[in-house]
Order: sequence, then C-alpha cells, then structure tokens
Amino acid sequence: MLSFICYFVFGLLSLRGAFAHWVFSALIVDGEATENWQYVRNHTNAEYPIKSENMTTTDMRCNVGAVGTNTSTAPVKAGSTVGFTVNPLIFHSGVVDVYMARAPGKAADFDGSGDVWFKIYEIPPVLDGGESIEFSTFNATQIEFPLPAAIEDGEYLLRIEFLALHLANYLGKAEFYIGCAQVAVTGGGGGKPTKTVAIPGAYSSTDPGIYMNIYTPIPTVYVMPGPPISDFTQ
Ligand SMILES: [Cu+2]
Repeated sequence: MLSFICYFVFGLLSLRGAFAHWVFSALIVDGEATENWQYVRNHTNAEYPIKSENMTTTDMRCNVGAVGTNTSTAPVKAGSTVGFTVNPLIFHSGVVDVYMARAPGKAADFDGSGDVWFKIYEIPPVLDGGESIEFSTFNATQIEFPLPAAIEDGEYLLRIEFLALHLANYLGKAEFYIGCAQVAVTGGGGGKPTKTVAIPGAYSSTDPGIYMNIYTPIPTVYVMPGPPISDFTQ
C-alpha cells in the first residue's frame, strides 16, 4: 500500500516536473495569507529539501541563500494565530516543528546565529501502539499555530520545518523543508524562553526521530527532534 502511494506521488510529480516538491511561501496572519515572499524569506533552493546528511550547514536556519534584505517584517500579536502556506501542498509523510529566534535588532538583519532558537509548536505523528502511524499534515496546503502569549515584544525570525520521513530509514536521507518569516511581536507577556538551541547544532543525523523507519515495524513511539516546546520566564 505504501509503495503504491509512493508511485502515485511520483506519478503526480512527473506531471509538474521531476521531483519538484513544495515551499512555504507566505505567512498567514489571523487566517489571512499574505503575499508570497512578502514576509517569508525567499531562498535559492527552489522546492527542494535539505537532506539530513547536509544539516550541519547554516542553510538549516532559513533555507539555502535566504536573506532578509528583500523581506518585510510582519506586525503580529503575541498569542494570535499565524501560519505558513504550503505551495502547492505537502505530499510526504513527516512531522512539523516551529521555532522562533529573537533578533538583537531588526529581523531583516538577523542571520539566526547563536543559542537563540526555541521551539513553539510541533505536529508529531498519530500513533496507535504499533497498529498504525498517521501524518496529519499529508496533503496540507497550510500550517497554522498559535504564537506564545508569554513572549517578549520584539522582532523575531519565525521558522517552520517539515521533516519528511519517507526515506528516513536511510541514514542521511530524511528531508527538511524550511521557511523563515520575519515578524514584529507586540502585546507579549515579556517572558524569555527557558530552552534555546543553536541551528545547526540542535539535531544530529542519527537522532531517533531523524534516522528511523516509519514502515516496518510500525513505530509504537516517535521522538520529535530537537528540544521540547519552550516555557517562558515570568
Ligand atoms: Cu520527495
């Protein structure tokens, strides 16, 4: 069945050019998609992923060649719902992690270096004691999530990561689809994240959630990569 799905997907792919995938191209603010690449940093990686064999590069922050100079910074409210559009759609099995990093100045000038990234949201697979594994983002055309209400006001990079696991049973072949938006947060509670990591650095190609087999035997547990979702100081 899975191999059937695989061939079906590759059949679809060949209709739109071999091995094209998808991009996170627009920020969603309060349910409204903004323009493609208005607030999301454009990059030079087309619709391709970064494979887990290459994930020690700084491209893991915001994708290959992504810079902030031509990207606007979106005003957003702490605690509101934001998201990313998927262009055209997610068609691999995998998990979502969303991180933020506070810029020391303007988000447009920030390269995301340092132990500054904290996780705010994740979408793990739905497991059933080894009976089944389901990926709720399969076919998704957008991913929405709440911004933490507790965070400090300021400018941030908001980074979405889809980790495709269909080839994760081959070391180095898990696939990261990444996009970064620039946001200026107001109305926040003034808290600092209690758990921050560097990107790259937070992940290793042999992490149990990155090098693993989703097919046989069907997993009974899945360990999300990276740190847990962060808490905030008062
Ligand atoms: Cu693919």
